[in-house]
Amino acid sequence: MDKHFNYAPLFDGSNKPICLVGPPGAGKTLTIAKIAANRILHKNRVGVITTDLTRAGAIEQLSSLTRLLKIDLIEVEDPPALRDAIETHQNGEVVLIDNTGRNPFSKGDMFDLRKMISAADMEPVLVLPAGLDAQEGIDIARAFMDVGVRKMIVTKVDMTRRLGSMLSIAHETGLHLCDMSLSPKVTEGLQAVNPVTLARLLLPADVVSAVLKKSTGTA
Ligand SMILES: Nc1nc2c(ncn2[C@@H]2O[C@H](COP(=O)(O)OP(=O)(O)OP(=O)(O)O)[C@@H](O)[C@H]2O)c(=O)[nH]1
Ligand SMILES: [Mg+2]
Repeated sequence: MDKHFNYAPLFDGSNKPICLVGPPGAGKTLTIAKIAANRILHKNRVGVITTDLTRAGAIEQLSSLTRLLKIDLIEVEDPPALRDAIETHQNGEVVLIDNTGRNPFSKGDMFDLRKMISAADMEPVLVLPAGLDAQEGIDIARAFMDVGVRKMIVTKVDMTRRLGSMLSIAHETGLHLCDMSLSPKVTEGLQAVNPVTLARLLLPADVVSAVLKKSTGTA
């Protein structure tokens, strides 16, 4: 697990805005809500910005969550507005940016996304559901890497029995795994991905405990 996959924490101390990108329905908005809720629990101040103004119901979905968490939500429609919105959060807040779902194989979609990401210094993070076809997933991931993505959050792990594609995508692309989502509930936050959590996810529980027993010598 350690040797074949790359890992990185979502928050690496740089305090760059985190911008979630990915195909439609991947779980970006729910993931934003989970990260926001977790940061608030850790007493961080959080600001959420969304570029998703066109899809019916998108603002309502996010604003109902940000209202509940008592967080500011700023809606922006173009890169200059995004830059301005980020500049309003210069006091150490955690800034989370939700995006419209993009078709990775549409030149127009990816051109627009690149412009958004270039609006300011931010960390674009790919959100992909587990259980995609492996080759499709690799192509999708590569398309998002072309616009600057280096990290990945895997969602819908709870509703997937075959995790091979998630591993193929991580292995073939070298994307750094950050977190995974194992629940549709905002209150059940993300789980950090590291060699141990990944091994626990893949191996049957009795094998994990046998390995741990052997390595620690405890019963
Ligand atoms: N079971 C389960 N459902 C999830 C998970 N992540 C997201 N979902 C569900 O997947 C659906 C889509 O999630 P969204 O967060 O709206 O996805 P999105 O990427 O923002 O979608 P668009 O804005 O349309 O591109 C919702 O019904 C979520 O509740 C997860 O980890 N587990
Ligand atoms: Mg969304």
